[in-house]
Amino acid sequence: MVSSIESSVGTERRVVTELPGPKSQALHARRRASVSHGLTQGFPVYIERADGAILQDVDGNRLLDLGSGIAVTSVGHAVPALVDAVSEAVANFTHTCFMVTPYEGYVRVCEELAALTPGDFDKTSALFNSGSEAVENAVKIARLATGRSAIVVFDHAYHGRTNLTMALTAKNMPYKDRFGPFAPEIYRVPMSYPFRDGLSGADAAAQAIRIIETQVGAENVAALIIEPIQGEGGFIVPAEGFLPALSAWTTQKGVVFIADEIQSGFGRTGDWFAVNHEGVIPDLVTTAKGLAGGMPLAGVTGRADLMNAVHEGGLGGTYGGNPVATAAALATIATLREQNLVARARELGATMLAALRSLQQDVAIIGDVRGRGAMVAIELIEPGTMNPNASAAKAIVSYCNQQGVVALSAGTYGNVIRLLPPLVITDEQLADGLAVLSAAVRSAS
Ligand code: PLZ
Repeated sequence: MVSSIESSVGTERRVVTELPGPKSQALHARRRASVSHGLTQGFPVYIERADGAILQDVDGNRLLDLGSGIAVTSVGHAVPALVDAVSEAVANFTHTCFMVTPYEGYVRVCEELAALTPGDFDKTSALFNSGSEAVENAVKIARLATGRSAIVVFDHAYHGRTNLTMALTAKNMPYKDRFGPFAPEIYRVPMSYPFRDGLSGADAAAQAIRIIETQVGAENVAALIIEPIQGEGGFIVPAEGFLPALSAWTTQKGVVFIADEIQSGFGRTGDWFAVNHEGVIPDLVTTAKGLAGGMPLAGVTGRADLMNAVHEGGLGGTYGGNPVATAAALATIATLREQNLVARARELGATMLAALRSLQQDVAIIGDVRGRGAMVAIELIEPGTMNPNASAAKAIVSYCNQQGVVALSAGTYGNVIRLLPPLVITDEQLADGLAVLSAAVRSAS
């Protein structure tokens, strides 16, 4: 098996050229000629292989990964269990189309999704290729099952880049600008954002509900879609009580509560799903990213009466729940369990929050430190104000990159630095990454 070949990537960050190095620069020139300029450029070091929390580029630099490819490789890069499972699946068969001739891996992933997602009622799932596709399908299911059309979403929300999910996503630039017209019947209400609105969870929920009831009408609402911790929007953790109050309202009004756990799910926040921290039980949950360790797979899971209301043939797609991707998901879930990585996410979170809160005491540009488990962020402000400081965020990401640390920004105002390390990151690697990040923040202050 591939995983028995000894990895040469090592466990330490090591910068041996300028970044990006000469080979990366040459590749980047080819990219500029052949790849659409419409894709975000990020940090143009070209990766050749990876192991655990270390990415090795084509120039031999070893980078510490604090982003997990946007919350995907939670179990780490090139984890042997996953490599073996995927290799075996590829050798067996790569595709049949589950709708044509099915296979067990798809069924097993749906069994796992039913067992792991909150709520002990009958659940079924459908599998797709991307997070956006899962969110679109959750909307289709909710509309069909309720016979209603309005969808409620929140400020700062991110749900994807397809036409329907662009409409659900809040931020114009870069996601929506000039890509309209957008799908109708989408209504946006304020998110609980404790750092900026100062409201209790109950008050923020009452405000959102008042707007829905007066401007949309509860009886017109098919679904309310919310990220329990907003990802791209800036790791906004709603005030305690916000999610339970919204969930209670949806139950009372026959509205489908859809938790978009695409970024926050699968152990990332120190529980299997972020809604678990407040005991919220969604009607439908969307998953992707950390579900399959990097293979494209997404799911909609939830109440069987809603999921099964759809007529036969109403859901599907050529590749959804591909046999290689489902094998990766089963290996990912087994690895999360065997290595106790959900608990590890809580430990990583405690370390990151403590380090960043202590840093906040020393610098004037960190307005807020927040997050749950291994989903932690700092929100940067202009000293002495609440004004977002996007230029500091840019400078910090670029400083980290120069030192060989992959760090991501986020936020409606582009002023948030988010940490999403692989859950297998070692204490030494995390300490190294936090030291670089602290130096970056001090230098931007
Ligand atoms: N819902 C909560 O975080 C994807 C987007 C990166 P896809 N977030 C990363 C980018 O710039 O495109 C995401 C998410 C939440 C839905 C999605 C969409 O998932 O797999 O990217 O389609």
